[in-house]
Amino acid sequence: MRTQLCELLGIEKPILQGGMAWIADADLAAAVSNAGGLGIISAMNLGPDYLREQIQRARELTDKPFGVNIMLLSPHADEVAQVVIEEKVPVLTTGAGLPSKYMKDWTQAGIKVLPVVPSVAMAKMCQRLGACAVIAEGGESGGHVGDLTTMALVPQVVDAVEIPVVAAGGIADGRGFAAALALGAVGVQIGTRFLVAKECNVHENYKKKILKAKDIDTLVTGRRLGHPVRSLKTPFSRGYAAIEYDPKVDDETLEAYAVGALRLAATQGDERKGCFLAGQIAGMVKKEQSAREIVDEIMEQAVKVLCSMGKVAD
Ligand code: TUI
Repeated sequence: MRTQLCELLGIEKPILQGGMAWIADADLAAAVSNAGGLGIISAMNLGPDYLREQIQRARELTDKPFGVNIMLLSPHADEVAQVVIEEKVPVLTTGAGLPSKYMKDWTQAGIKVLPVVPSVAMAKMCQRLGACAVIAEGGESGGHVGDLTTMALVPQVVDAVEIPVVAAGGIADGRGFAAALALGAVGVQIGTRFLVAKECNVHENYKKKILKAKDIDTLVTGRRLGHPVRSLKTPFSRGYAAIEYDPKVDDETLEAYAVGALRLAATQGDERKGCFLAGQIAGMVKKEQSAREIVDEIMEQAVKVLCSMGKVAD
């Protein structure tokens, strides 16, 4: 099943892999791209050398297009914004902010930019800035979240912009894919399910936690400091939630509590101090599979669901 997104990005299947911070490296990105989707390397919170190395590695592992995600809160955002131009990365996604100051340079370099947006206003802004599409991500997603749900956000963004819209947040199978198309999206971005892909190098404890998670096992923390993130309920996130609105705890203490927690979860699998970002759909992710199996299964199920919906409509 091909959509406008396939033509736009030169891919076979309209599935993007989320650029998960501290998790999405060249191995995962290349595996998703080889499966026909668009793999995405996270620039992490690291500097230009790491990203260059990962881009080169991805090029060794695949001859298909892949993308890079820049987390705009990264202290190295300015530097990695240049690296993607120098390395002629074809596709870029951004998260946790507006990419305004980089857009002119990126589009002039011929890079296709797909910012993640949590609202209609930001989608319109990104269209004006030259984005080729937007990723409308609902608050069901893991990591940095906006206020709206995918169900409410996607059709409103679709109505508000002329550029294609990719749906994200709470999607992990063919039913979610079909629902995204029904809402007017041209494809999906999936994070949590790819986190347990065989080619994903995240710590084994992280994968185990996702595979064990139930529907109600995530929570959002960090609203007080303006950066809400969804993660699994663990000693870290429960501890954060317990002090978040305590007036005796100042902002600096709260911030210090979270420093390094994402990295500890992804690289050490630290069950006590780690912050295990995950979407609400984690409860549906029950087995480790190769990226190809994941992509194929989603597409097969989506076709079945869409065909059976056609019968209902007849
Ligand atoms: O970015 C994500 N997910 C992420 S980023 C991340 S790392 C992190 N580290 C420290 C604090 C916070 C996060 C882990 N997961 N998803 C894309 C996304 N972007 N979701 C929501 C947004 C977003 C939010 C606000 C995009 C633009 C935006 O603009 C508001 C503004 O004021 O900039």
